[in-house]
Amino acid sequence: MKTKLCFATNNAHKLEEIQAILGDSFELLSLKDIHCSEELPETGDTLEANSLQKAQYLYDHYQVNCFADDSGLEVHALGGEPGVDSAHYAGPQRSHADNVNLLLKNLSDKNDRSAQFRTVITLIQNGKISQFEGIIKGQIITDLRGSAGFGYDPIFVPEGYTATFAEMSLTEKGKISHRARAFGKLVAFLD
Ligand code: ITT
Repeated sequence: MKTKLCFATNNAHKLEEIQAILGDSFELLSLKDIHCSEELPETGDTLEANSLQKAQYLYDHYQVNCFADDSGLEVHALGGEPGVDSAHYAGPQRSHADNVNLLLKNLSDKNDRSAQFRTVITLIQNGKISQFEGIIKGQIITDLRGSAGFGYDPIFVPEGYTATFAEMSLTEKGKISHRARAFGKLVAFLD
């Protein structure tokens, strides 16, 4: 029998991608599949707390084994900001362009432009909690380059590369990204 696991996302693309990696022994359920239409709580101060909060909510309210992810960009010279606030760094409008502009402004007088994208996944299986982390280190450049991807991709150049994430194909970014690394660990654990 297939092991059922709910992924705390409404993003069909993310779901499909993970289902393909996990293969036939797992059946991934979306929030829609378990009839969860409310916004999941995300009020923690860290990526760890937020992904745990989302997974715990599903486990408690829907009695399903599940996992949830949370990601952010951590900039060294800004003490790890925007971090958990990455999506709404410049305000509640959650505009990627506003966020990028504010980050460039806040970094304009700094020499150290090192940063990392980080993803934390929390898995809850029969009450047992496990967390998986994925990191990609890099540099924040001064001007935007490229049009692929989303968020801070046009200003992030991963270590060992000259292209920004927004200048890479989805496949290329998907091989090295924070998200891919965290999901790789989750999949290895489930296998
Ligand atoms: P969901 O929670 O609905 O999945 P989200 O936008 O909050 O959407 P994440 O938790 O994955 O998605 O990421 C939070 C923010 O961190 C995101 O809005 C971006 O600003 C930034 N971010 C995360 N991963 C990124 C990536 O691969 N490239 C660029 N920015 C990223």
